[in-house]
Amino acid sequence: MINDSNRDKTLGETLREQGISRRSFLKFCATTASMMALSPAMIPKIAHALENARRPSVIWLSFQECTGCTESLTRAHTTTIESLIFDFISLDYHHTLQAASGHAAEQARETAMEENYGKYLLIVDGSIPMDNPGYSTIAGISNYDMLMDTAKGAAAIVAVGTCAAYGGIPHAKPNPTGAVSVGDLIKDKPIINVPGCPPIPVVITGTLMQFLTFGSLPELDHIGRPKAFYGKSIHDRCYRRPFYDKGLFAETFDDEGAKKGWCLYKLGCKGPTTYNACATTKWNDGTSFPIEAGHPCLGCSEPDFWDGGSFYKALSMPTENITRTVIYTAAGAAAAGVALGAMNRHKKNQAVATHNRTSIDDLKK
Ligand code: FSX
Repeated sequence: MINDSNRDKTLGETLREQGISRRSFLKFCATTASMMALSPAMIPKIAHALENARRPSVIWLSFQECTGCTESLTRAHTTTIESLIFDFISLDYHHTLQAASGHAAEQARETAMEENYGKYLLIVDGSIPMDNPGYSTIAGISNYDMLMDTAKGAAAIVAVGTCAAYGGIPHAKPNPTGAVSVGDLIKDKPIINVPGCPPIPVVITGTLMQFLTFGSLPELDHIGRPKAFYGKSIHDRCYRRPFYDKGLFAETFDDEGAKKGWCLYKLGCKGPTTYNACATTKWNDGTSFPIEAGHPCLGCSEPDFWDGGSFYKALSMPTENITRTVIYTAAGAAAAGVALGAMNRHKKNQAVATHNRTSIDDLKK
């Protein structure tokens, strides 16, 4: 990831060296514009800005977490434009990915801070233990001290994963380490929360692209998440939504409704109260997402999702009272599918296709 030969090159030069065609690059810009809810007129501007941008310094700190966030980001087994974006940034410090260790690693962090003071982007995953700073230390430095020290010279901070954004699983009751989020501690810097346990890789890169492209922060919702990705609920973008609207629910995991792909609301799905892009971007290069695999959404991008009661108990609100921020239409779903389909590299397997055909037949009845 850390590639010094790319340090002074623009993204355009790096992409050409990697053999990425102009067509593929523009396709990526178009998909990104679509996800960020920008008009197609912005595509040439995004392409131009990205092609000419130089590598910003990024310092990535990992605290109390399971490394799922980094795993999510690096799971791609083929070279993708997203991974090139990461080749393009100067990832000067990352506990898990850096080759350096010991004093050399800490020196890299200090040098990056010194050389780019006021300009570097700080990415944090994991929560910070406050009950006893010794619960989690790196190079003998407590998570708290390292965060406060590194945040001082950052232009902005991206809290990646629910742990960094809201405390996440370490913060769950009884919260034995006194875990808190980045936003609980830092009050004088812009913070972008990119929750999810783990977050969707393209949402992480999409948020970074906003910063790289326009040098600005994306528009955020009331709990600090980019609206472009977290602006609508899973429920409002779910392909099973038409079953909900018709009152067709799976009652158990092996009944006829489950086999026919009906709505998982009664099995505890938290889609109506969860805001994230899983239903449109999906996972594993657009292959699927939990609800498509037959499991209710756990709500992992929401604060305190672990303490919200059983994952398998239906939400308490009556189904008819769930706010509908989007009227689901086949046309809307198709448009989202076309835009995001550009990122999908795997074809869905035949079983899913057959399953979906059966479901559509039910809706026609
Ligand atoms: Fe937390 Fe991330 Fe969940 Fe794990 O770094 S959001 S436990 S996927 O790894 O922080």
